[in-house]
Amino acid sequence: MCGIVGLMANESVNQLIYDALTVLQHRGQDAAGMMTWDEGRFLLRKNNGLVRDVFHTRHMKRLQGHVGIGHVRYPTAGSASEAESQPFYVNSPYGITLAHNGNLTNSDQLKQELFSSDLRHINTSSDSEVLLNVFAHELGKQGVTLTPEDIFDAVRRVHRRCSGGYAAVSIINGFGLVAFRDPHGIRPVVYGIRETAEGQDVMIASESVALDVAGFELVRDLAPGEAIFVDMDNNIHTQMCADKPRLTPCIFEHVYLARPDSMLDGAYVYGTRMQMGRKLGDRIQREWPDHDIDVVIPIPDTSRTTALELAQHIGVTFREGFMKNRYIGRTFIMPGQTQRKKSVRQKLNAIASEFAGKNVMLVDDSIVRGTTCKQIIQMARDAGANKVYFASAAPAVRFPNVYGIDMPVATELVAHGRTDAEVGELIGADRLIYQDLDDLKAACREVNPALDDFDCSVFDGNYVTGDVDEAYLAALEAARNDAAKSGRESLNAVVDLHNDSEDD
Ligand code: PIN
Repeated sequence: MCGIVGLMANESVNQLIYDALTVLQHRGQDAAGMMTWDEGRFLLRKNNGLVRDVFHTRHMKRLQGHVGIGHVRYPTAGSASEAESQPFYVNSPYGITLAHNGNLTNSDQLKQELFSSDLRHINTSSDSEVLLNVFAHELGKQGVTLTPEDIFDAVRRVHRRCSGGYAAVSIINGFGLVAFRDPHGIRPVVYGIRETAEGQDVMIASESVALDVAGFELVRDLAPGEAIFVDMDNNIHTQMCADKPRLTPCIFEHVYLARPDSMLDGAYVYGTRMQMGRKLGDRIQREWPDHDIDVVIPIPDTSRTTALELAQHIGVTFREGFMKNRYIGRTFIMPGQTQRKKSVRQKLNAIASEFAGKNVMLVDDSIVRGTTCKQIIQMARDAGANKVYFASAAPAVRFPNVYGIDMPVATELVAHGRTDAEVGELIGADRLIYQDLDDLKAACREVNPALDDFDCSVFDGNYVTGDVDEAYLAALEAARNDAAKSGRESLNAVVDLHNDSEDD
């Protein structure tokens, strides 16, 4: 999962993009980057690290221009190296830069095609470099000058070639800012405008919160398969570029990824999380009417909205029981020591008075590996809880994600191949209550009834792009298990563009 932003303004965009990236930081803390365009030159700064650590004053001074794009990364496909941080750049045709959130499911095949048919070389294992090169190749079929129609035609061909979940922002040297969303609308992207004395500014971002903080008014989400082009005079052009668009947004955005103050596809995430609490409450009342829960306690932070609503709905006290340390420091590895994973106890601490002698219901947004919740349940017991029940705002995660969420492969998911009761036993809960998938969908629809269907692949194994089969998942398992991930060496960046990355 990543965050993207694109801006065309009547003033320098560097600070605005920086601010937008900090607001999107929850979508990825692994790397950050910004590319601006100034009088025919692209300017780049990208590196591993948080936004506040990647950009220094000297970088910001260099990032001139009224148009730019930015990216925060959480590695999914590809490695976690600086060379694979975004935005990416190609010099032909025109000079194009692109940043992308999501994952292409046919990236290997496209890489082959790019090499053998399009005569383009991909020098990293990033599918974002693949997407950029497909876009560049398709743009290259147009003329020396580009009309909005030419750009939309190229996006149409990108959609025909690329499969998966993707939302991308791009600058075409001398022509303007482009963004597009995959034909299933799996990954989110919105745009908004701001009127200034000098004219209209346009911002495109993964989530509406980025627009809010910069004083932009949300216009709308890009529709699945739609593209937006903002020309150098800040005029907006939009067009549907997919043959068969169908909105099936990733439901996990509502469960966990997005900020609660964001509006995605017309639904406030805060609202959908509240509804998840109500639905969980309904389930408890339906299946466990004589429950003996004394107190509902959220596992901070995402689940708080759901837990509060759940507690109110079933008429049980809501209490904070865990404090989160917001200032987790670095782990220093001294000579002779090996890296030790930070335990949950360093991040969360129990407030013993809220547990002592009580039957507590802990609420979390989801159970993925089950390792964290197991430790948290133990912490509740250590703090004196009588019974520890556990509720998950999402159904059991049983399948891997192939559309851009960094999730373990199937065999590392605690619920893969296990019943709910087995999971409950494994994590040490006295009772485990999962959200029902239909209830999760209904929770989102209650906030926006127009939301017909979703990508729920991690819950039901149904991959909406239709190209993910057993063989694909087996290959993913082989390539993306943790060992492969940590052992992969990075390749060097092809294009440096004055990116003084070694200069920290
Ligand atoms: C909560 C994020 N949320 C917590 C992510 C833990 C699964 N985990 C998914 C629960 S927040 S486990 O954003 O930090 O507030 O499956 O490994 O136990």
